[in-house]
Amino acid sequence: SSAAADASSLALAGHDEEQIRLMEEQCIVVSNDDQPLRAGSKKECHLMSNILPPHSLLHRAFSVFLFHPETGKLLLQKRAPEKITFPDMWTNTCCSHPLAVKGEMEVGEDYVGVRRAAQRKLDHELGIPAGDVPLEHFKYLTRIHYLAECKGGVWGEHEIDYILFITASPTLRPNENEVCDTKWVSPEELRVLMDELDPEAFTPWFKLIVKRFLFPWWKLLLENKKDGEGYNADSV
Ligand code: DMA
Ligand code: MN
Repeated sequence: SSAAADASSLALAGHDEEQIRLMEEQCIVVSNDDQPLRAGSKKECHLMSNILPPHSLLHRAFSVFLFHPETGKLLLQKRAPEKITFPDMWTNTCCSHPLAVKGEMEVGEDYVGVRRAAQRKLDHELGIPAGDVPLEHFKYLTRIHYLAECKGGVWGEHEIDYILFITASPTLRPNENEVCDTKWVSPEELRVLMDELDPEAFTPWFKLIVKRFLFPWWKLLLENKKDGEGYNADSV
């Protein structure tokens, strides 16, 4: 209806122009068992009014955790204030969505489509050249289904999120429209940071992944340093 259309345009009013433009990206709407159903705009997929029943719209996403091969530290980013969803929050290295295009929907070969999307967004958000993060270096760990609402209740996430690890010592040139700070942390430094800062300072999916999975996997990574080669995400 036009009333509904007005309500969803209103949701974008006052936000950053570039971030509004990115709301037109076409995400992959999936079933509960991760089967692609159709394309859906990033805007459509992230409005709580579509995420909640009866629509219960679910889409595909990924979360990259990038570790330094020499120190084993994890690269965190702080989301820019311009972000429409979850602004100003600390989170894992890079998150986004594989798009509804052939190359990024491809599943065969260990989710190559998702890995292509991850490579694309590491460049877009952090200025990491594709050559620093070759597709075959991404390690798929698992995928999680979760729902989270942003402060204010208009926007949120409802995703099947593919968790990817990679080890790389990348060139960093953060895109200020996406990322306002970065930080390398050891497991201990991350624990201290999470104790010190307000829980609201971290994204909900990052807290969930930290709580359920991160430390044991990270421990495996840190236990497997090869002389001359450093740490390798393949050891997880
Ligand atoms: C969406 O991330 C994906 C997850 C796992 C929350 P995002 O909001 O950073 O996506 P984008 O960078 O495309 O805005
Ligand atoms: Mn999403």
